[in-house]
Amino acid sequence: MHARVALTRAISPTINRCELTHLDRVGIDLAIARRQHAAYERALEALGCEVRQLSASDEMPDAVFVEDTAIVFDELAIITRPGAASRRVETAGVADALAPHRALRSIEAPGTVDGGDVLVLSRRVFVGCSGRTNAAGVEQMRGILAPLGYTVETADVVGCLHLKSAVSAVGDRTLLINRRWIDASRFDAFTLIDTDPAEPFAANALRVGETVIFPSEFHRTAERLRRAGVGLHLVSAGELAKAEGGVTCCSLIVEAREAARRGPRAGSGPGMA
Ligand code: CIR
Repeated sequence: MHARVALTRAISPTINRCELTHLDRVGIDLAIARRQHAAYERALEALGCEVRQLSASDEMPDAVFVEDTAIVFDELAIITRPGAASRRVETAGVADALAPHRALRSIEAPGTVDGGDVLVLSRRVFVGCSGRTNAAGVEQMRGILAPLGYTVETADVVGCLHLKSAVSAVGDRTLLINRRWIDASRFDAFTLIDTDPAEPFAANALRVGETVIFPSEFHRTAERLRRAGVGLHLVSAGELAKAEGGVTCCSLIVEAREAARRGPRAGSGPGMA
């Protein structure tokens, strides 16, 4: 039996109409993107996940970035209300897929939250105040999570799309960070590994168990991680990077109920990212 399910979503045929905030639009080759996405799913399987892929229609160009639509905790899952209106159509299918695994709560208007803005580090939940996640969304997160013993802390995100574009977990107490996009003092309880200055987009890494799925394009930062003893599973992620997507964005990890009941897990926390 698999210890975890990884929920993924197919790349929509309309991915070239995706939302873009910090990048200029360049053509995304659908065939290359699908090949890379398939390799990413194989990496998840190699790390012990049962991959369940949802379909995506023409009306949801950004659906492959399934992370933004939900945050999965041991106790429940929060269905988000994405900051980009074009993406709100994505949440219903994800809620259906998560319902057998977790009790569901939802972010309601006027709140907005993108899952990419939520970094869960054991019982500390950092939420990025970005162009996608607003104060009402943060308050709703706090209302749902505080009774469960989580603290919700905010962090300003400047210069990039989401909190996890700037910082992500690569160990129980170790974070990968681009300090130009986030105030590192917020994370002074953790060991910080800096991205290579030539690779500003390299701070997004996906921890699955004791291994980190990481884009092969960022070889300088990969070397820094290796030197720090982080075990890497490299994947090519360049095509979806043109849509401002990274490796955390393309999955939602759901720990098996038995593992969740055993308490704090060895991974990077709910959502594993
Ligand atoms: C968007 O702008 O919503 C998509 N083009 C990219 C979303 C990437 N998701 C993430 O970082 N969690």
